[in-house]
Amino acid sequence: MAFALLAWLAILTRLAYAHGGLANYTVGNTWYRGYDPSTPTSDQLGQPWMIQREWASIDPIFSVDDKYIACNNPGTPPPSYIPIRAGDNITAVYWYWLHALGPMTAWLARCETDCREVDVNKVKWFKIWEAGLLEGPNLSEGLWYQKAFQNWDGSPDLWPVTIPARLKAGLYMIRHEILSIHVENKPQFYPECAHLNVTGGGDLFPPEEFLVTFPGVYDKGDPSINIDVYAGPTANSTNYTIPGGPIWDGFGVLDK
Ligand SMILES: *[C@@H]1O[C@H](CO)[C@@H](O)[C@H](O)[C@H]1NC(C)=O
Ligand SMILES: *[C@@H]1O[C@H](CO)[C@@H](O)[C@H](O)[C@H]1NC(C)=O
Ligand SMILES: *[C@@H]1O[C@H](CO)[C@@H](O)[C@H](O)[C@H]1NC(C)=O
Ligand SMILES: *[C@@H]1O[C@H](CO)[C@@H](O)[C@H](O)[C@H]1NC(C)=O
Ligand SMILES: *[C@@H]1O[C@H](CO)[C@@H](O)[C@H](O)[C@H]1NC(C)=O
Ligand SMILES: *[C@@H]1O[C@H](CO)[C@@H](O)[C@H](O)[C@H]1NC(C)=O
Ligand SMILES: [Cu+2]
Repeated sequence: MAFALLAWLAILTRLAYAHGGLANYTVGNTWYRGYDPSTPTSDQLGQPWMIQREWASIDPIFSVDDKYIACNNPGTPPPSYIPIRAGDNITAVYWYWLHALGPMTAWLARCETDCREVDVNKVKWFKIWEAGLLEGPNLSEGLWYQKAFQNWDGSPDLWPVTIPARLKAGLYMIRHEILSIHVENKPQFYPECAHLNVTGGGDLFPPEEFLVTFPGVYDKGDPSINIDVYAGPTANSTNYTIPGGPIWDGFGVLDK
């Protein structure tokens, strides 16, 4: 009994420090293996199947000014692209996502020619998806999408995001971000990026007011980022604004 309890505590303690990251994707029934920081770089980087930008560890980014907030550390580009039709879903696959508090967002950036040539800190990103607090009673005890997405039984957590149906075709980066705010005034950003080849009949691109940079879009003084969910001014409320500005969803449905 005591032994079982200790073993369980040891597992919980280990997991509590385990952080996490996004290493696989699916589109329809096709599986795309991404980067795995626990496998040697030489077995992955530059391999023809690689579609995700390299990330070195499961640790978070702590500063909104860190250049690695764009595509994690170091963000070295892959040679390949995930093919996807505008309007289809790309599903991010996580194992053991453990945190529960804070918003989740997904972003795209258009690479004019080749995503391998793009500076991830200069390219313009736009938000296509977000989810925050789903229900109360308040920021620390309420149910966030991050918690609903979290899966403790060992099977993967699936995070589907729809590519805007009328987005114009071309090469894009997709950036998934989990912002965890369970530690007071010490936000944790978990970004990962992959390369997409978007096809389809779309003809739209978001206007300037939707386009942002990483770093740049976030302010370290933003009350949604530098936040104490246990005792801050809005802690005992359901008032939370997801940072990073509005979503661009392509305004409408592709005419088929
Ligand atoms: C990605 O998927 C592979 C199976 O193809 C799995 O073995 C691996 O654990 C996944 N990577 C991560 C970091 O979850
Ligand atoms: C695509 O993802 C959305 C959630 O973002 C979901 O509601 C929808 O059912 C998904 N579509 C398919 C075909 O899986
Ligand atoms: C993107 O997809 C189009 C259509 O299938 C294809 O012609 C093109 O070669 C692809 N580009 C890259 C860089 O994979
Ligand atoms: C919600 O919180 C923001 C700061 O995050 C604050 O400016 C705003 O007044 C709050 N609204 C309400 C209704 O409490
Ligand atoms: C949030 O709600 C829970 C449950 O009602 C309560 O115990 C806790 O004190 C609340 N948090 C804050 C900061 O008021
Ligand atoms: C939190 O807010 C609820 C609803 O307004 C209130 O009933 C409760 O007493 C508050 N809890 C704390 C710890 O302030
Ligand atoms: Cu963590």
